[in-house]
Amino acid sequence: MTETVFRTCPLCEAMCGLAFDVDGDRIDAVRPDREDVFSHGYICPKGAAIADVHNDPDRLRTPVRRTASGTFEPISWDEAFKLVGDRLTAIRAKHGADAIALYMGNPIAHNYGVLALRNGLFNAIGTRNCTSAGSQDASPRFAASYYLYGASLASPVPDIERTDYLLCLGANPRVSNGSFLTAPDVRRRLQAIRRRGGRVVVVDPRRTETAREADEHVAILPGGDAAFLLSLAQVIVAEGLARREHVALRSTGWEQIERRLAAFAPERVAAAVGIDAATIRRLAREFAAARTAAAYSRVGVCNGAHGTVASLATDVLNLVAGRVGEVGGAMFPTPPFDAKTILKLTKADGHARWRSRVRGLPETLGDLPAAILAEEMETPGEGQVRAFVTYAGNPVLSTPNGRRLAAALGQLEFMVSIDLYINETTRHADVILPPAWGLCDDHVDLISTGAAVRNVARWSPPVVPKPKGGLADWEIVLELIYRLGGGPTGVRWLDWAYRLGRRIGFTWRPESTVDLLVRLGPYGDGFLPWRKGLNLKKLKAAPHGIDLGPLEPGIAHRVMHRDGKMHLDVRVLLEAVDELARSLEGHALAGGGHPARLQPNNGANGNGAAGRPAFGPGDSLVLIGRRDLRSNNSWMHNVAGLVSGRPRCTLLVHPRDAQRAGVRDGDTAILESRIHAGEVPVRTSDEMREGVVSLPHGWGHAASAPWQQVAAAHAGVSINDWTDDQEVESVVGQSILNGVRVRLRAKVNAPNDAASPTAPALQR
Ligand SMILES: Nc1nc2c(c(=O)[nH]1)N[C@H]1C(S)=C(S)[C@@H](COP(=O)(O)OP(=O)(O)OC[C@H]3O[C@@H](n4cnc5c(=O)[nH]c(N)nc54)[C@H](O)[C@@H]3O)O[C@H]1N2
Ligand SMILES: Nc1nc2c(c(=O)[nH]1)N[C@H]1C(S)=C(S)[C@@H](COP(=O)(O)OP(=O)(O)OC[C@H]3O[C@@H](n4cnc5c(=O)[nH]c(N)nc54)[C@H](O)[C@@H]3O)O[C@H]1N2
Ligand code: SF4
Ligand SMILES: [Mo]
Repeated sequence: MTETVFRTCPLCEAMCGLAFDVDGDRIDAVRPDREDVFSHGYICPKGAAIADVHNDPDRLRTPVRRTASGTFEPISWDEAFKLVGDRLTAIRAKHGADAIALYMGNPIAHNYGVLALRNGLFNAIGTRNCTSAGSQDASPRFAASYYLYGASLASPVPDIERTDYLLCLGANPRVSNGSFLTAPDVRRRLQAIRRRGGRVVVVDPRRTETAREADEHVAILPGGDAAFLLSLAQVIVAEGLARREHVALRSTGWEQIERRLAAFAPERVAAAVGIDAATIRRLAREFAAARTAAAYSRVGVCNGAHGTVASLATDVLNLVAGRVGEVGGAMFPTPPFDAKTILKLTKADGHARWRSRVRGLPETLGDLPAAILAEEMETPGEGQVRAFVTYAGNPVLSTPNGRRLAAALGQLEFMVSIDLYINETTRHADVILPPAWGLCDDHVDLISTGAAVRNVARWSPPVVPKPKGGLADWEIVLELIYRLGGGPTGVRWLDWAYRLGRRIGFTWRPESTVDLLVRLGPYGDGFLPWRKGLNLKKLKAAPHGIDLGPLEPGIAHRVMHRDGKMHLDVRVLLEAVDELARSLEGHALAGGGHPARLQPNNGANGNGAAGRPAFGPGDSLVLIGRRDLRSNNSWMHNVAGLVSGRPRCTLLVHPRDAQRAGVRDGDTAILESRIHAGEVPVRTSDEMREGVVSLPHGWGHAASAPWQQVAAAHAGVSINDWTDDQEVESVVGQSILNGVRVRLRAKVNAPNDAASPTAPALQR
């Protein structure tokens, strides 16, 4: 018998409502949930294809072990847990906890059960070598928020529902469906800004899908955003447009910022950011004059040079123009479950409390930058990484210098992956533990709810029953935690109690964490039976979600500093601003290029690139990334309906750059960076700023041919073969994935052209 189950889509941050027609464990159809209080019937092609992942015959159903010949054989859960538990504890006993590294991938951001166990897992292993997708997209934002607001997860959200002016930098929400901006059908919401007479300005080196529908596109140079944003703030101050009362109301330490702004006058930054001074002045005046306005910056800015200063500068611009915590400005949601409270209680939040062994890069929110993984595995000495746990991640494709990491994985003593698929990363694992995956479990989006443009609450039931013998993600993690001697919370006395409880048959369940958060949260019943507030039971009774209204003005409800204000007098941030100011001076002398790369790297990092000429301004292009509506980072490419049509893994090149390189539209050309030279299919387009080329990430599936047939047939190339693990942002050590110096040249059809991915010069 068919029944309909309503559920929030877990695939990205937009939190769209899906309606599943289900018969037993069979999903007959996936439709938009028209009654969802937030998405009102919008879904994207990925959401519509979610059942194809469920039905994918290539998705793993049982644990597997790698054999001597590199193939995989099924094993039982008991065997698998024993093997993993024994090997990890043995390695830890012999070499110390730091010998085990961890990578937590993007999907855990939408998996509340695993998020609730994150601290428990970190503590159970005891390692400081935890890394995650966060250092690929958010660490600069986290660190800025940690210092400014006292909580890494307190990130302002542009109130696009009510704003008259949106300044959008380094984000392409029409394709990504929004990041730190949870707004299903964001395209309609952006169109509405213009329909009500407002203005949308998109700052991006590429004329993106979002830019095409905006009032104005400003083609900035990669890495230029921090200086550009500070320049806007400088104009507002210099022209007497600053809202000083607002600054005093919302912040402390403004003088420290103000006296640094002079270095960022439009004329001083214009060449470095690639935007003329007159345009900078005009945009500053517009931003200050609009009735309401919000500046918003995301991944393109965060994973480029100066990401932390750019995140700070976004908030500084909002502040000086009187936009922080104001309706139509940069606002803070009031989520019904606030993950940052758990972080605070478990002391998990922070920055630079420890550093990586080899390069000394700092931790952010408990994670070290993913760019350290290969060197920590390769470099001998105490604390060398010998075992690796990957959780819902594909770092070989998603972290810089993926080839170096793949080679390092081959040298490990032990690797275990918790994943749905055998892919470019998990194929190196000794054991893969596949969850019965999300649709078999209930769902709450803990993180995205805190970035939503309206306050909403939503709990979703499992869509299909868990197959016999299957385990949910959180059940796998919990079992590993217990085998490693820890407990679910990472708080010693609580874990001790849970371990005791387990002996008498008590099981920790993630639901209890959510119930606690909701009931003690801003809308909660506070565990008082006579109070009308929310609890999990009430959420369960509202299958289309509960709308809790528009975002509230003010910031104290989300800021964790005692005075409820934004703190600007922060040494690390101010020093980074000073460093940027100095690099601008250097830039003026160098006269060209962009601020991201004033010191070309000479390739002396023992990275297999020795002998390759240094890349300097003038002789090269700058590589940035992009996303595609039908892709989800490095996965979902095994769904035929999502990869059909024209190949999308192409290098977008401005026609004049292509001409200079002697390359035509449709050619396969050679792209070269400090660390890699390889073939790319070229598409010419004037949507690129001249001098900048764009390649999407998440492709390069050739190595997965035995295990993911569809993906391998649409393999593409991995941008992270070219990105450089030695190039990181200065405050948090985030990988610089946007703004990599590259050269492009025509492929000569000679047998030893350094074209093939296995060109001898590139092998280690
Ligand atoms: N050059 C460049 N590189 C980038 C980026 C860029 O812009 N440019 N973007 C970066 C960003 S923003 C991110 S977030 C990262 C993403 O990169 P990763 O963190 O590596 O995440 P994904 O590529 O999404 O891979 C997700 C993996 O989780 C598995 N999976 C999916 N759902 C589940 C589940 O429910 N349970 C389990 N156990 N496994 C699951 C999938 O099979 C897949 O292997 O990539 C980064 N890499
Ligand atoms: N369809 C789809 N949706 C996704 C994903 C996906 O893979 N596919 N991934 C999800 C994930 S993990 C994330 S984190 C979000 C990210 O979502 P967004 O933050 O919207 O990121 P992108 O779509 O990568 O857009 C980044 C933009 O930055 C531009 N850019 C590059 N360098 C610079 C620069 O230096 N300055 C400026 N101003 N712009 C620059 C790029 O051209 C690009 O248009 O998307 C999520 N949603
Ligand atoms: S936009 Fe995101 S949340 Fe909405 S259906 Fe698509 S993948 Fe799912
Ligand atoms: Mo991301």
